[in-house]
Amino acid sequence: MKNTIFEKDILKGLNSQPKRLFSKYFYDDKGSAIFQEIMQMDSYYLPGCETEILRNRSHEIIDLLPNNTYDVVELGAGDGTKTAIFLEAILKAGKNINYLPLDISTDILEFNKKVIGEKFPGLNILPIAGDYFQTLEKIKPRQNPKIVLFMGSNIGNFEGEKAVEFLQFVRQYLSDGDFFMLGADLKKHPHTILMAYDDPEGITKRFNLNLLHRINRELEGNFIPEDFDHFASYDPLSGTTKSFLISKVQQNVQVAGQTIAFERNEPVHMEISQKYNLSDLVQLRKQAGFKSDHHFTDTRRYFSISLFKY
Ligand code: AVJ
Repeated sequence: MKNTIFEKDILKGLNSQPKRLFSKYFYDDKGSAIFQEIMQMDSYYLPGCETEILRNRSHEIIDLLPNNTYDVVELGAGDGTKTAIFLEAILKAGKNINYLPLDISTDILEFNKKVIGEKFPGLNILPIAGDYFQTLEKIKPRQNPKIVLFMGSNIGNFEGEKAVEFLQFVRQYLSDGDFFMLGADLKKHPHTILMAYDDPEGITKRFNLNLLHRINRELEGNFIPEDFDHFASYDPLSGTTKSFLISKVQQNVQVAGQTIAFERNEPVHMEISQKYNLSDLVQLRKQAGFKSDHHFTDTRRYFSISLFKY
């Protein structure tokens, strides 16, 4: 009974044509540790760019906030290390804030509260664990104006219209004058993007293969991960990065009592990482029903932190 939704999603994906596995399942303990390794890779430029923007431009972002008091709500907060830069700037600006990190993992929230609490002793930190439905429902009745942060290019994992739908969904929990702060990876030279998702060390490959290990462990699977290659692509027209696992041989794999047949060279689509132009972000903002936008980029214009006002 333990893994019913996980099991259902995995079996549905593996029985689809083309086969599909979902990147939201990458982040078990091992996967989260591999993602930490990815964030340290030279070719994975995203965290460095976002940090640069937060360091150099937070004061400009904060200048756009008219109120004195805010709830700073962070979606998928993780360990909060990058957010600390923004929190430091907003506290320095003399604003009166509460920090509400939301995350699916109670463990990471505990860590977040410890680290942020040590850095900012007087700060009121209210972690809320659960999925976005549960956690946003809890912040809705709060009276303070809100800044909702969705950082790290996590928006990139939504396919096509799903990104707009997600912003529309979040918007329902906001009031007039609240802000949405979005970290988005920008379209750039295709080689630069591809290198971020196809590193020569094979860390990203391990990140993808880890899901097969997880399925073996949690769903009585018998994947042989060595029988799969990793393949990443970037389409400069759509701005979509896709990653796949490719079955190197024709094979049958058992998962949760079912037999899944793979052709030789059959792809399993694992992840999407969408890249945006500033004009794409303006369109996203409008479609999601926000009133205005401001964009803060790093010096190389690789990444944007965009502030949408509702
Ligand atoms: C955490 C979704 C932002 O898409 O860049 C990194 C995940 N996948 N390398 C991204 C990821 C492969 C990452 N996000």
